[in-house]
Amino acid sequence: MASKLDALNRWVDEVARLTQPDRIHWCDGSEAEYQALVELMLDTGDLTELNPSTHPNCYLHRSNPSDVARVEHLTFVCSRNAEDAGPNNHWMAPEEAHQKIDALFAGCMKGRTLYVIPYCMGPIDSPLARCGVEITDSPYVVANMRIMTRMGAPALSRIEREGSFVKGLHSTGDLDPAKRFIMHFPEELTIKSIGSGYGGNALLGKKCHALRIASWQARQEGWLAEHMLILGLESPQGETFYVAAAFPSACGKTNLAMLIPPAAYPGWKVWTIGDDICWMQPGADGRLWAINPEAGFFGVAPGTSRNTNPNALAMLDHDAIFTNVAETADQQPWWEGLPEGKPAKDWQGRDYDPANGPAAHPNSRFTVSARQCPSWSPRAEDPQGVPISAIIFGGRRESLVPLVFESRDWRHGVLVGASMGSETTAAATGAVGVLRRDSMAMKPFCGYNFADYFAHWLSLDKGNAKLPRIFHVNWFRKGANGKFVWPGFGDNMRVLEWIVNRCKGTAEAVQTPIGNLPRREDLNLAGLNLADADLDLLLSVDREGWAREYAGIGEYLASFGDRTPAALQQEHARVSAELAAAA
Ligand code: GTP
Ligand code: SPV
Ligand code: MN
Repeated sequence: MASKLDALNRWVDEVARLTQPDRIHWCDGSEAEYQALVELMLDTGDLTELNPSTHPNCYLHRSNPSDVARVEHLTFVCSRNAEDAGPNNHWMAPEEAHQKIDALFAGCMKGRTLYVIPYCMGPIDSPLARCGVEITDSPYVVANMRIMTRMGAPALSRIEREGSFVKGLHSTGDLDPAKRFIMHFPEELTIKSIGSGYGGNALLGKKCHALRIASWQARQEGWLAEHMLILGLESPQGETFYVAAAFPSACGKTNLAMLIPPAAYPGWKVWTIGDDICWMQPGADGRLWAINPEAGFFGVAPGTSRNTNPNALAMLDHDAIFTNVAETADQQPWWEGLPEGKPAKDWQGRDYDPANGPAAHPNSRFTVSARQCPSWSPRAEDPQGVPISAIIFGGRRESLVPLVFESRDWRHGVLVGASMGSETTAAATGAVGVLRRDSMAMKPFCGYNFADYFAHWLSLDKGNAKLPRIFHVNWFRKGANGKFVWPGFGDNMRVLEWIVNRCKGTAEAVQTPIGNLPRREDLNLAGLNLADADLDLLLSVDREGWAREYAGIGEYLASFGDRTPAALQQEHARVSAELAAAA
């Protein structure tokens, strides 16, 4: 009898013929399987064991030093028409891309094991969840996928029931950067990635499937796949508001998702639903309902400490994989920003010498199951998801952009998201600290033309009053001394509270051309030690600076040609005119 797994079996056979592995292993996702993979990697040196008395079941992976981050210049969207990929993506014709990458896959698994990883993005019984299968020759990828997704037998059963799944083929190849490609074929629901073992390039369920392919599907089907954290903010009265926030890579999503409110907030609690990816769908009630498609965190290590993110630190002392962090003399993981301990070996395994740069790679990461997070919300497993009250956009902006502002309506909010700018970080290879446009924090992840994406966002506004309110934040404003002005981390709660109260209609704001800002008396600043001048800087609008910013935004919108939605252009013209009148 024909089975719905026939297509999967045929694909695995086809890939095996191309890549010629010695063995094929179908992953069941069991603990025993995970332990066996760990043993294997300890033997091959892919992993080293960290101190079992302080960090039981924790392992360190040192990657090839040329393979430490996403590679945007080698990432392609291979749609049939180049215009569908848009100027925001690198494009290659599908036939050419298949040919080019298949040539690299030919025979690449000789002497290796081919692992078949069935996985589900989202709670296994959720109508919003989607399945995929990743084929890889990397045991490190298998171990990470087991933490990051619902992987193994239950996912395979769902695939057998539904028949459809996203195909992802991955090989570390020979790690030669000249033979590295991350290719997406949205019309074929297919991903092919070779030459890198790094998270976003190799854990195909994450950015490749849950953002690039899913964003394409979401547009066709009327939902959103976004680079957003999801948190629940519970008041002392027991009321919980759900918020989704899009910040570019290494700009604070994990930290905000796990925030612990400061002393000025007795009885308040932040619940974590997700720290990186959010799938949202309009519900029958007109609200947007969101799930986190992931099951774990692949978080930035540097900067994570008891002071900044105690929830993260609490989950990192057992059952975790660390990639490219440093090690103390007694084999504990270490990175810049940890007040305790000191590095003995750097991320490349050399004796630590400050002359070689930071001990941990700036994009070193931890992989850990979400269940280990003390603030993990029970609603994270809810198949229906959670209703979103506010969407927050934010970037890393050392100047100009105030601490927080609120857009006046959905259309203005879409412009605010589309206009986002942020300084680049170590999460992708290339220069760090360069200001670039990163619409909705999706520049590296939107699987189709940004102009069509903006139109899709605008199309969600069907005169329905229940869409989330849209805000913009900036935790990264610097003062004349070059230091961050806002304390950030737990104190971001003060901004979250204002945002939620704006949604409830209980907080005041002043209107400005760029949006509504709190006055200082609208924020709870109790216990905060901030100079008046700094507060003024954070809560003021430099109209001339913003007029220049809007001129740049106009050029950016024009770069998508006549595909840019007219409504967005009109919104841009409206704000620009208000800025000119006010200047
Ligand atoms: P990706 O996993 O790459 O998508 O990153 P992310 O958006 O989850 O960023 P994350 O929370 O890991 O933060 C990245 C870096 O910014 C870390 O070094 C943090 O310590 C630092 N950071 C996060 N929040 C704040 C903040 O409020 N203020 C300051 N100054 N730094 C922050
Ligand atoms: C990011 O770069 O936004 C990350 C890490 O979250 S990765 O999964 O590698 O993309
Ligand atoms: Mn991310």
